[in-house]
Amino acid sequence: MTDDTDKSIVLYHYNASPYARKIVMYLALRGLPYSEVKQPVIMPRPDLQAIGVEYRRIPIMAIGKDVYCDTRIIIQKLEELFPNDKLGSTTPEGRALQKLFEIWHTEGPLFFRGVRSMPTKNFTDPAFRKDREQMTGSSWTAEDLERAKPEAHIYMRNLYNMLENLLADDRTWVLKTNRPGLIDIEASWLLMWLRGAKALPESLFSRAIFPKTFAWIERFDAVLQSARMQSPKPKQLEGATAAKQILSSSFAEGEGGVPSTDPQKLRKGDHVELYPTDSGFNNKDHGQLVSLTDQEIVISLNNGLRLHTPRSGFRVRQVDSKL
Ligand SMILES: N[C@@H](CCC(=O)N[C@@H](CS)C(=O)NCC(=O)O)C(=O)O
Repeated sequence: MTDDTDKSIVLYHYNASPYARKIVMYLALRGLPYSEVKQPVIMPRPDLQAIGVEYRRIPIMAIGKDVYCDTRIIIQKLEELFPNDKLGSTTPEGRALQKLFEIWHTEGPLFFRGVRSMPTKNFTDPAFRKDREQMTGSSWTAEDLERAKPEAHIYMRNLYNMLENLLADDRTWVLKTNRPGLIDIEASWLLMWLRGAKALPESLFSRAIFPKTFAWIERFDAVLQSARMQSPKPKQLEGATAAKQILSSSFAEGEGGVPSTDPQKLRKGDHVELYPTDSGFNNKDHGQLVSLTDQEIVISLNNGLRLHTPRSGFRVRQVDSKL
Protein backbone atom coordinates (compact mmCIF):
# COMPACT_ATOMS: atom_id res chain seq x y z
CA MET A 1 0.00 0.00 0.00
CA THR A 2 1.37 3.42 -0.87
CA ASP A 3 1.29 6.25 1.61
CA ASP A 4 0.04 9.34 -0.25
CA THR A 5 -0.02 11.54 2.85
CA ASP A 6 2.06 14.69 2.81
CA LYS A 7 4.47 14.95 5.73
CA SER A 8 6.28 18.23 4.99
CA ILE A 9 6.44 20.35 8.13
CA VAL A 10 5.99 24.13 7.97
CA LEU A 11 6.40 26.11 11.20
CA TYR A 12 5.03 29.65 11.57
CA HIS A 13 6.85 31.35 14.42
CA TYR A 14 9.20 34.05 15.66
CA ASN A 15 12.44 33.54 17.59
CA ALA A 16 11.43 35.34 20.78
CA SER A 17 8.46 33.04 21.41
CA PRO A 18 9.19 30.57 24.23
CA TYR A 19 6.41 28.30 23.00
CA ALA A 20 7.93 28.27 19.53
CA ARG A 21 11.34 27.54 21.02
CA LYS A 22 9.87 24.48 22.67
CA ILE A 23 8.92 23.14 19.22
CA VAL A 24 12.25 24.16 17.70
CA MET A 25 13.99 22.25 20.54
CA TYR A 26 11.85 19.21 19.84
CA LEU A 27 12.52 19.30 16.08
CA ALA A 28 16.28 19.67 16.69
CA LEU A 29 16.39 16.72 19.10
CA ARG A 30 14.50 14.62 16.55
CA GLY A 31 16.58 15.91 13.62
CA LEU A 32 13.35 16.38 11.64
CA PRO A 33 13.62 18.58 8.53
CA TYR A 34 11.18 21.49 8.35
CA SER A 35 10.51 24.83 6.71
CA GLU A 36 9.80 27.99 8.64
CA VAL A 37 7.79 31.11 7.88
CA LYS A 38 9.00 33.83 10.23
CA GLN A 39 6.24 35.97 11.75
CA PRO A 40 6.11 39.48 13.20
CA VAL A 41 5.82 39.58 17.02
CA ILE A 42 2.54 41.47 16.83
CA MET A 43 -0.54 41.35 14.62
CA PRO A 44 -1.38 41.56 11.76
CA ARG A 45 -0.04 38.32 10.31
CA PRO A 46 -0.94 38.25 6.62
CA ASP A 47 0.90 34.93 6.16
CA LEU A 48 -1.72 33.29 8.36
CA GLN A 49 -4.54 35.06 6.56
CA ALA A 50 -3.12 33.54 3.36
CA ILE A 51 -3.92 30.07 4.72
CA GLY A 52 -7.27 31.23 6.13
CA VAL A 53 -6.29 30.96 9.82
CA GLU A 54 -7.71 33.44 12.36
CA TYR A 55 -6.02 31.84 15.41
CA ARG A 56 -3.30 34.29 16.32
CA ARG A 57 -1.04 32.52 18.77
CA ILE A 58 2.42 31.34 17.89
CA PRO A 59 3.56 28.74 16.96
CA ILE A 60 1.35 27.19 14.29
CA MET A 61 2.48 24.15 12.36
CA ALA A 62 1.22 22.79 9.07
CA ILE A 63 1.90 19.23 7.94
CA GLY A 64 0.51 18.92 4.44
CA LYS A 65 -3.05 20.32 4.54
CA ASP A 66 -3.42 19.77 8.28
CA VAL A 67 -2.79 22.85 10.41
CA TYR A 68 -2.06 22.45 14.12
CA CYS A 69 -2.64 25.26 16.61
CA ASP A 70 -1.06 25.04 20.08
CA THR A 71 2.16 23.31 21.12
CA ARG A 72 0.29 20.51 22.89
CA ILE A 73 -1.27 19.22 19.68
CA ILE A 74 1.85 20.04 17.65
CA ILE A 75 4.01 17.76 19.79
CA GLN A 76 1.36 15.06 19.98
CA LYS A 77 1.15 14.98 16.16
CA LEU A 78 4.91 15.03 15.64
CA GLU A 79 5.11 12.01 17.93
CA GLU A 80 2.29 10.21 16.09
CA LEU A 81 3.18 11.09 12.50
CA PHE A 82 6.94 10.52 12.91
CA PRO A 83 6.97 7.55 15.30
CA ASN A 84 10.52 6.30 14.70
CA ASP A 85 12.73 7.22 17.62
CA LYS A 86 10.16 9.52 19.21
CA LEU A 87 10.86 11.31 22.47
CA GLY A 88 7.76 10.70 24.57
CA SER A 89 7.98 8.46 27.61
CA THR A 90 7.01 4.81 27.16
CA THR A 91 6.13 4.09 30.80
CA PRO A 92 2.72 4.88 32.37
CA GLU A 93 4.29 6.93 35.19
CA GLY A 94 6.57 8.75 32.76
CA ARG A 95 3.67 9.63 30.47
CA ALA A 96 1.63 10.90 33.41
CA LEU A 97 4.46 13.10 34.72
CA GLN A 98 5.17 14.39 31.22
CA LYS A 99 1.51 15.33 30.84
CA LEU A 100 1.43 17.03 34.23
CA PHE A 101 4.44 19.19 33.34
CA GLU A 102 2.69 20.10 30.08
CA ILE A 103 -0.55 21.00 31.85
CA TRP A 104 1.20 22.97 34.60
CA HIS A 105 3.03 25.10 32.05
CA THR A 106 0.48 25.45 29.29
CA GLU A 107 -2.98 25.12 30.80
CA GLY A 108 -1.90 26.05 34.31
CA PRO A 109 -0.40 29.17 35.81
CA LEU A 110 3.25 28.86 34.84
CA PHE A 111 3.53 30.41 31.40
CA PHE A 112 1.78 33.61 32.37
CA ARG A 113 3.97 33.91 35.51
CA GLY A 114 7.05 33.21 33.39
CA VAL A 115 6.13 36.14 31.15
CA ARG A 116 5.56 38.29 34.23
CA SER A 117 9.07 37.33 35.41
CA MET A 118 10.67 38.82 32.28
CA PRO A 119 12.35 42.23 32.63
CA THR A 120 9.72 44.96 32.24
CA LYS A 121 12.10 46.85 29.93
CA ASN A 122 11.61 44.08 27.34
CA PHE A 123 7.99 45.18 26.96
CA THR A 124 8.24 48.93 26.51
CA ASP A 125 7.04 49.22 22.90
CA PRO A 126 3.51 50.74 23.09
CA ALA A 127 2.34 48.81 20.01
CA PHE A 128 3.51 45.56 21.61
CA ARG A 129 1.75 46.34 24.90
CA LYS A 130 -1.47 47.21 23.12
CA ASP A 131 -1.29 44.02 21.08
CA ARG A 132 -0.75 41.84 24.16
CA GLU A 133 -3.55 43.61 26.06
CA GLN A 134 -5.87 42.70 23.19
CA MET A 135 -4.59 39.15 23.31
CA THR A 136 -4.74 38.52 27.07
CA GLY A 137 -7.42 40.92 28.26
CA SER A 138 -5.06 42.08 31.06
CA SER A 139 -2.99 45.22 31.68
CA TRP A 140 0.61 45.42 30.38
CA THR A 141 1.52 48.83 31.85
CA ALA A 142 5.01 49.02 33.38
CA GLU A 143 3.52 49.53 36.86
CA ASP A 144 1.29 46.47 36.60
CA LEU A 145 4.08 44.32 35.21
CA GLU A 146 6.39 45.34 38.09
CA ARG A 147 3.66 44.77 40.67
CA ALA A 148 3.13 41.20 39.40
CA LYS A 149 6.80 40.18 39.70
CA PRO A 150 7.10 38.97 43.34
CA GLU A 151 4.11 36.66 42.94
CA ALA A 152 5.42 35.43 39.59
CA HIS A 153 8.80 34.63 41.21
CA ILE A 154 7.08 32.38 43.73
CA TYR A 155 5.54 30.33 40.91
CA MET A 156 8.94 30.02 39.28
CA ARG A 157 10.52 29.00 42.60
CA ASN A 158 7.91 26.26 42.90
CA LEU A 159 9.01 24.91 39.53
CA TYR A 160 12.69 25.04 40.58
CA ASN A 161 11.86 23.34 43.89
CA MET A 162 9.99 20.57 42.14
CA LEU A 163 12.91 19.97 39.76
CA GLU A 164 15.53 20.11 42.49
CA ASN A 165 13.55 17.42 44.28
CA LEU A 166 13.27 15.23 41.20
CA LEU A 167 16.96 15.55 40.40
CA ALA A 168 18.12 15.04 44.00
CA ASP A 169 19.34 11.47 43.32
CA ASP A 170 21.77 12.75 40.67
CA ARG A 171 19.85 11.34 37.71
CA THR A 172 21.05 12.79 34.40
CA TRP A 173 17.62 13.19 32.77
CA VAL A 174 14.24 13.60 34.40
CA LEU A 175 13.04 10.04 33.77
CA LYS A 176 16.50 8.44 34.14
CA THR A 177 16.63 7.78 30.40
CA ASN A 178 19.97 7.62 28.59
CA ARG A 179 19.15 10.69 26.50
CA PRO A 180 16.83 13.66 27.13
CA GLY A 181 13.20 12.85 26.46
CA LEU A 182 10.08 14.88 25.84
CA ILE A 183 9.72 15.40 29.58
CA ASP A 184 13.08 17.20 29.69
CA ILE A 185 11.62 19.63 27.14
CA GLU A 186 8.27 19.94 28.96
CA ALA A 187 10.04 20.70 32.24
CA SER A 188 12.67 23.12 30.93
CA TRP A 189 11.48 25.25 28.02
CA LEU A 190 10.18 28.13 30.11
CA LEU A 191 13.23 28.13 32.38
CA MET A 192 15.50 28.07 29.33
CA TRP A 193 13.75 31.15 27.98
CA LEU A 194 14.06 33.01 31.28
CA ARG A 195 17.68 31.91 31.61
CA GLY A 196 18.48 33.22 28.10
CA ALA A 197 17.02 36.61 29.07
CA LYS A 198 18.76 36.60 32.50
CA ALA A 199 15.32 37.35 33.87
CA LEU A 200 15.39 35.74 37.31
CA PRO A 201 17.20 37.48 40.21
CA GLU A 202 20.31 35.75 41.55
CA SER A 203 19.12 36.33 45.12
CA LEU A 204 16.18 33.95 44.56
CA PHE A 205 17.42 31.66 41.78
CA SER A 206 21.11 30.90 42.20
CA ARG A 207 23.25 27.84 41.50
CA ALA A 208 23.83 27.65 45.25
CA ILE A 209 20.08 27.35 45.94
CA PHE A 210 19.26 25.02 43.02
CA PRO A 211 22.51 23.20 42.10
CA LYS A 212 20.94 20.11 40.51
CA THR A 213 18.54 22.12 38.37
CA PHE A 214 21.27 24.45 37.14
CA ALA A 215 23.47 21.47 36.21
CA TRP A 216 20.58 19.69 34.43
CA ILE A 217 19.71 22.81 32.39
CA GLU A 218 23.36 23.20 31.36
CA ARG A 219 23.59 19.54 30.35
CA PHE A 220 20.42 19.84 28.34
CA ASP A 221 21.54 23.03 26.66
CA ALA A 222 24.78 21.33 25.56
CA VAL A 223 22.85 18.40 24.04
CA LEU A 224 20.51 20.80 22.27
CA GLN A 225 23.34 22.82 20.81
CA SER A 226 25.00 19.75 19.40
CA ALA A 227 21.64 18.46 18.05
CA ARG A 228 21.12 21.80 16.33
CA MET A 229 24.53 21.59 14.65
CA GLN A 230 23.72 18.12 13.33
CA SER A 231 20.11 18.75 12.24
CA PRO A 232 19.20 20.04 8.80
CA LYS A 233 18.92 23.84 8.77
CA PRO A 234 15.27 24.90 8.45
CA LYS A 235 14.33 26.10 4.99
CA GLN A 236 13.09 29.72 4.99
CA LEU A 237 9.79 30.20 3.17
CA GLU A 238 7.92 33.36 2.23
CA GLY A 239 4.28 33.36 3.36
CA ALA A 240 2.93 33.26 -0.21
CA THR A 241 5.13 30.29 -1.15
CA ALA A 242 4.18 28.46 2.03
CA ALA A 243 0.46 29.09 1.40
CA LYS A 244 0.75 27.76 -2.14
CA GLN A 245 2.61 24.67 -0.97
CA ILE A 246 0.19 23.94 1.89
CA LEU A 247 -3.00 24.55 -0.10
CA SER A 248 -1.86 22.26 -2.91
CA SER A 249 -0.62 19.40 -0.73
CA SER A 250 -2.48 16.36 0.57
CA PHE A 251 -3.63 15.65 4.13
CA ALA A 252 -1.11 14.32 6.63
CA GLU A 253 -3.66 12.22 8.44
CA GLY A 254 -7.01 10.54 7.90
CA GLU A 255 -10.35 12.12 8.67
CA GLY A 256 -11.81 11.21 12.06
CA GLY A 257 -15.43 11.43 13.15
CA VAL A 258 -17.71 12.79 15.85
CA PRO A 259 -19.00 10.17 18.31
CA SER A 260 -22.68 10.32 19.22
CA THR A 261 -21.60 9.95 22.86
CA ASP A 262 -19.75 13.28 22.89
CA PRO A 263 -21.17 15.43 25.72
CA GLN A 264 -21.54 18.48 23.46
CA LYS A 265 -23.88 16.61 21.09
CA LEU A 266 -22.36 18.24 18.03
CA ARG A 267 -22.53 16.46 14.69
CA LYS A 268 -20.04 16.02 11.90
CA GLY A 269 -20.56 18.80 9.34
CA ASP A 270 -22.00 21.27 11.86
CA HIS A 271 -20.97 24.87 11.24
CA VAL A 272 -18.90 25.82 14.25
CA GLU A 273 -16.64 28.47 15.65
CA LEU A 274 -13.42 27.53 17.42
CA TYR A 275 -11.20 29.62 19.69
CA PRO A 276 -8.88 29.37 22.69
CA THR A 277 -10.34 30.35 26.06
CA ASP A 278 -7.22 31.39 27.99
CA SER A 279 -5.70 33.99 25.62
CA GLY A 280 -6.08 35.01 22.01
CA PHE A 281 -9.84 34.46 22.46
CA ASN A 282 -10.85 37.37 20.21
CA ASN A 283 -9.61 35.49 17.15
CA LYS A 284 -12.16 32.88 16.17
CA ASP A 285 -12.01 30.36 13.33
CA HIS A 286 -15.11 29.13 11.54
CA GLY A 287 -15.66 25.96 9.61
CA GLN A 288 -17.36 22.58 9.47
CA LEU A 289 -16.80 20.13 12.26
CA VAL A 290 -14.74 17.16 11.10
CA SER A 291 -13.73 15.32 14.24
CA LEU A 292 -13.98 15.48 18.03
CA THR A 293 -12.24 13.46 20.71
CA ASP A 294 -11.46 14.16 24.36
CA GLN A 295 -8.06 15.45 23.21
CA GLU A 296 -8.72 17.14 19.89
CA ILE A 297 -11.04 19.31 17.80
CA VAL A 298 -10.75 19.33 14.00
CA ILE A 299 -12.64 21.66 11.67
CA SER A 300 -12.52 22.10 7.93
CA LEU A 301 -11.94 25.69 6.77
CA ASN A 302 -13.49 27.19 3.65
CA ASN A 303 -10.23 26.75 1.75
CA GLY A 304 -10.23 22.98 2.47
CA LEU A 305 -7.49 22.99 5.13
CA ARG A 306 -8.18 21.12 8.36
CA LEU A 307 -7.50 23.05 11.55
CA HIS A 308 -6.64 21.02 14.66
CA THR A 309 -6.60 22.23 18.27
CA PRO A 310 -6.49 20.50 21.65
CA ARG A 311 -9.92 20.04 23.23
CA SER A 312 -9.00 21.52 26.61
CA GLY A 313 -8.40 25.26 26.63
CA PHE A 314 -10.47 25.66 23.44
CA ARG A 315 -14.17 26.18 22.84
CA VAL A 316 -16.06 24.78 19.88
CA ARG A 317 -19.71 25.68 19.37
CA GLN A 318 -22.33 25.59 16.72
CA VAL A 319 -23.06 28.82 14.86
CA ASP A 320 -25.56 29.88 12.25
CA SER A 321 -24.47 28.30 8.96
CA LYS A 322 -24.86 31.67 7.20
CA LEU A 323 -22.00 33.15 9.25
N1 LIG B 1 -1.22 27.29 24.55
C1 LIG B 1 -0.55 27.87 23.42
C2 LIG B 1 0.04 29.23 23.81
C3 LIG B 1 0.81 29.91 22.72
C4 LIG B 1 1.18 31.35 23.09
O1 LIG B 1 0.63 31.95 24.02
N2 LIG B 1 2.11 31.91 22.34
C5 LIG B 1 2.51 33.27 22.54
C6 LIG B 1 3.94 33.48 22.09
S1 LIG B 1 5.05 32.63 23.12
C7 LIG B 1 1.69 34.16 21.63
O2 LIG B 1 1.04 33.67 20.74
N3 LIG B 1 1.70 35.45 21.88
C8 LIG B 1 0.93 36.34 21.12
C9 LIG B 1 1.27 36.41 19.70
O3 LIG B 1 2.41 36.13 19.33
O4 LIG B 1 0.41 36.77 18.92
C10 LIG B 1 0.50 26.88 22.91
O5 LIG B 1 0.82 25.91 23.62
O6 LIG B 1 0.91 27.01 21.75
